[in-house]
Amino acid sequence: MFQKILIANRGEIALRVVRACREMGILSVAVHSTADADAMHVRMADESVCIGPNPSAQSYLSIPAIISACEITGAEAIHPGYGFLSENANFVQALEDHGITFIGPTAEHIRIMGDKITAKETAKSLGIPVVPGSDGGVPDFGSAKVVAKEIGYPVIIKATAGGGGRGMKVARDESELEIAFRTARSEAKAAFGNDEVYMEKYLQKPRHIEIQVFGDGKGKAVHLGERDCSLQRRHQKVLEEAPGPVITPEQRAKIGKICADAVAKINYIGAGTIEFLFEDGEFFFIEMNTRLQVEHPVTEAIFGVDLVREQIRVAAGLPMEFTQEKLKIRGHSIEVRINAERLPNFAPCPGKITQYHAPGGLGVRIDSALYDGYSIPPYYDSLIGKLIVHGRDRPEALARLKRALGELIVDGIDTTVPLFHALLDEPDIQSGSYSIHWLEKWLSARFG
Ligand code: MV4
Repeated sequence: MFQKILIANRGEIALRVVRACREMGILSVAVHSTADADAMHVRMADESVCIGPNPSAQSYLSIPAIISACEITGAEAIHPGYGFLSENANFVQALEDHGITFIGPTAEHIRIMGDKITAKETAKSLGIPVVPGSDGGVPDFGSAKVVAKEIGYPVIIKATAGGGGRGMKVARDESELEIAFRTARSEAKAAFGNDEVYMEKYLQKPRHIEIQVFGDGKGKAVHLGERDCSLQRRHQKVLEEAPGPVITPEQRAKIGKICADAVAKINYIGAGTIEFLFEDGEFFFIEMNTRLQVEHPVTEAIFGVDLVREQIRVAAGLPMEFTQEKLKIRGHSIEVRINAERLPNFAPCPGKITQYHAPGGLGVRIDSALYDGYSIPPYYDSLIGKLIVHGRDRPEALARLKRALGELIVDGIDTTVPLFHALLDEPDIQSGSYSIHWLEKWLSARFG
């Protein structure tokens, strides 16, 4: 096992990894920008290294600075958290060249899944159901017309290098196709420097269901059920839950096995998420994320596992602690993302926390790097904490969430907490009847 791990991240996820390391008797090294000298992840780690100035490009995204920090401190492995360098194949390659272990998948797996067409082809070849669409890229408008006729309208045009919803365009019929196609192309070129696009049947009211998978890198893999992450605003998740309110045990077992078998077959190592659109009882693959996700705690809650501990174990060459037979779901878990944002526009709202009080009690978990008197810097993501609840069933989890939100105090800045109080009063949220469009519709009805 490693003696020392460097955490190439900040905020709550850096703290999450520090905690796993400490429980495993592993020393942790925090890295930080100038702005983060007083951050909680720096205080809680065993050692820390300042790796550069405030902009992420010169600190948390600086591969040379992070490798230097590893060499100075003697850390043998790097946990990347999520975001930043977590899905950067060149970073993983560079670590390999320096003899540092990356706690995550191989550069090759990251590369395959980073290109959306290759990801989809790979998924399809591994027996994962995909959305009907073009075979690979669509080179010109003429081909787009032919493909659209084949798959039937409405269609969606997506950037190969995309993800996170950027550069997507919908055409409801042939009259809308030309503009949609050309706009998708030029937006893809502008955003990613790559104008390749592909086409799919547009699903009108799906849910976003993602399957958590985990591999040992040696041909064994398991699934840990699904998370429903349909409540999103501008492709940012707001609330996630597990299990999915509308997924049956049979549907879970079937898609879960398909996903576990697929990642086993490619010798995938560590945590991964296979994202699906779910409509009329059917799953359609859209993307795979080759990292630990923000919302992993809801899966940890219902399965009673520590995903970060498992990531570290398999990276060190140890076997997985879980087997599919032993992974049983207990109860229901919901996570809400507490962002330093001002409603109704969700404008970032950095600043000084004048008072902070975290809720507690049965079934409540807070993952946050906040403390009394902390100043949230304006340079990074606005996520400042996650409140995760676990109950024996969904109604109990909802009641617990309401109760815990009532105990939470974050003063001095605006946060998304009032949004969650309002959402929990909505019958559709209480019953779990929401699609990927529910939140945007609700927000525009409420705030215009
Ligand atoms: C789609 C879709 C409908 N049909 N693909 C958005 C981000 C990217 N991950 C995939 N996305 C979508 N792909 C087909 N064929 C609708 C979306 C979509 C969406 C997906 C998940 C969560 C929220 C969303 C909001 C708008 C559109």
